Amino acid sequence: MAELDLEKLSIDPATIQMLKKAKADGIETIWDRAAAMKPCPIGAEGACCRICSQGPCRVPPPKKKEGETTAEKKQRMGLCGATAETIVARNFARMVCAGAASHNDHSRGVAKLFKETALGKAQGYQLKDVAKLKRLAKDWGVATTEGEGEDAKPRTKEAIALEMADKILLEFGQQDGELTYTQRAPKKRLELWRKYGIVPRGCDIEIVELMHRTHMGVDQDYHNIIKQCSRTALSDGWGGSMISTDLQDVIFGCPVPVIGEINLGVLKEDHVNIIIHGHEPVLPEMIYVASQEPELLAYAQNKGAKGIQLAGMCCSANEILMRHGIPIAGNYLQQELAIITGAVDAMVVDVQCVMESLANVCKCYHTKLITTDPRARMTGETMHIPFDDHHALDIARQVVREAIDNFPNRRSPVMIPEAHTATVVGFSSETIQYLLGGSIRGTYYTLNDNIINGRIRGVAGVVGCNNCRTTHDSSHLTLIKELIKNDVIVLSTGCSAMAAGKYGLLSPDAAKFCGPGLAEICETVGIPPVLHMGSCVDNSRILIAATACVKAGGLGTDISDLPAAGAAPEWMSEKAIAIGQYFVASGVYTLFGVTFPTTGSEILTDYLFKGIEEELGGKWDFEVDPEMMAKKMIAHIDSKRKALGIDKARERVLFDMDMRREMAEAAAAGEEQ
Ligand code: NFS
Ligand code: SF4
Repeated sequence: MAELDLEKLSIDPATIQMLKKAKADGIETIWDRAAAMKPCPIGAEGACCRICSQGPCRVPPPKKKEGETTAEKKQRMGLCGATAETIVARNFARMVCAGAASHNDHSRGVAKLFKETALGKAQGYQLKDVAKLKRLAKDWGVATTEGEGEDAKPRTKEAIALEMADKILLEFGQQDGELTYTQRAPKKRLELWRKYGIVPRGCDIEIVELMHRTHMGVDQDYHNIIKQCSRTALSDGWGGSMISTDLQDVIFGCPVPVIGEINLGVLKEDHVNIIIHGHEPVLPEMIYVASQEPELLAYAQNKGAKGIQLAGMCCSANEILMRHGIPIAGNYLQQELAIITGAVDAMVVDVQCVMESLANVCKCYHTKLITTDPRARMTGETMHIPFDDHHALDIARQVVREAIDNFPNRRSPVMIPEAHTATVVGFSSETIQYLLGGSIRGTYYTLNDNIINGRIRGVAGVVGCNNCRTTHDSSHLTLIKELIKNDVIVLSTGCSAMAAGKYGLLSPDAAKFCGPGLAEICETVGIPPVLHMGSCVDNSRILIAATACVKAGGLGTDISDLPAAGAAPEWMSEKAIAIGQYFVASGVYTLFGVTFPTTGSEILTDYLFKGIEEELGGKWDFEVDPEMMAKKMIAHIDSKRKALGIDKARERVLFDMDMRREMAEAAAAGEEQ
């Protein structure tokens, strides 16, 4: 096997330390496999079709042929005559499908739990955030009182939730009409979606239709396929993902700022260490409750441990960090390494982003690998404890007990890296409104003001995965630092937010990395320049924040008018593609790093990078170099500032009330048009 230069694989010392231990212990990691297996270039650019058994048909672009005409390019085709455009668009579409399906299926589970909770049948769960429940009731057309006029009495939270749950569950199988949350979008945006016929009808139908349309011999027009990609992705962003974020907030509590810690150093040698890894916060919430119960703590002590240390991995981690301050052991690429510490007594997984190699790594240490979701079994799992929301707490107790029982089986030597960084997290769109909003209007008024006056140059969403084909965490860090240095405030989720946390960017101290304007805001309000907004389904919080900015006035009338941009510099999952597509369809300039899955067709890529902007106001872009990526995002932000007529404001013109009112009136007039 090729000799790896471990120091170059990550910028995180804890990761490198564990890679060295892996080597000493003779354990293979994803990086070893990456060195041994080169990615297929034809597949990487989306130019391999294997949707029927006459193929696979490969239609890679010809090697740099000067002066090739469009007609010649089009001649490259599969056996059935499928062009590179069709083949690449279909492959891209199927990524959107799988990504949206992951989010929407997660959401369905949460909606079902919401209903069971309302019925009092879900052991251990409550409707915690009643204020949010009542706010949501308005969106769903559910009354919060019963009776008329003076006789009106408040309805119980259970009654409200139950009626809401039935309406929400219907949206999954809905055949016609428009998903409820699309109505939250700025008016102009919704009109645009209607004009192009891409308002999603239901959470499931768009995915099914797109799968059908990408079957052999159906939709053979790349433009038409991408249109359905938008509709499908919107059913995720403004459908499934948004529903799960909202309902999780109601059941588990809407995140408010909380202090947490990130990196492998959160594991404790003298404690029972349980890692919860995956995406759905439903079981982790109960494991959190169980891990604090006196009986289980006593049981752990009985086995020689000082206590129980719960830590998260991937988006499950984000969910419990945001709500309870439970530490995060690491992001996606650190999952094997956590086990290699030798200190993890149970690795508890549910769905998504779980590496199959965990089973092998666990075998080499004492770690129990516990799968909990009947949809996601693993050959080589230690045990399967299927989750059932009627007995969630009992199941969680069983999981914790299994981990405790395993504590005495530790084999030496245990090695836990020291690195763990303090963070402030929990920035829901509600929190941002509270911290940066105006007391008068209770909107994003003050945030807008600071964007208009130029203290904040713009807003960037930096999100997404790690990818072993690029230096772990490096692009996230470089990109985010470059943005905040230029006064761009960063909203972050997923593995990107964890990367930001590891290097101190989720702390108010990070103001020292900011340009003067953003530093001033961070110091005055006491917030970090990078706001951790949660897991990947919580990217829907970014859509809501963007919409709130539009509605607060002064920054145009649509999301595409905002001085904003999005990026996933180290993406790897299909979910990332679905997210990117719904941001583009929502009017956002969205950049991805590492590789881009449509480069096998210049025509299609051109459309995604340029043409689509004329229709939807947002577009894709691809940039490997994070500094260049920052430059492109800032240039885009500046062009939007110019279009809004606030480019001069960066020179510190302070807007007085009259000027603001004028802008608000202009914006209102625009919205009426
Ligand atoms: Ni998002 Fe979260 Fe991480 Fe990527 Fe995977 S954990 S859902 S997909 S790898 S950011
Ligand atoms: Fe080849 Fe067409 Fe079959 Fe795809 S659908 S594998 S291009 S014959």
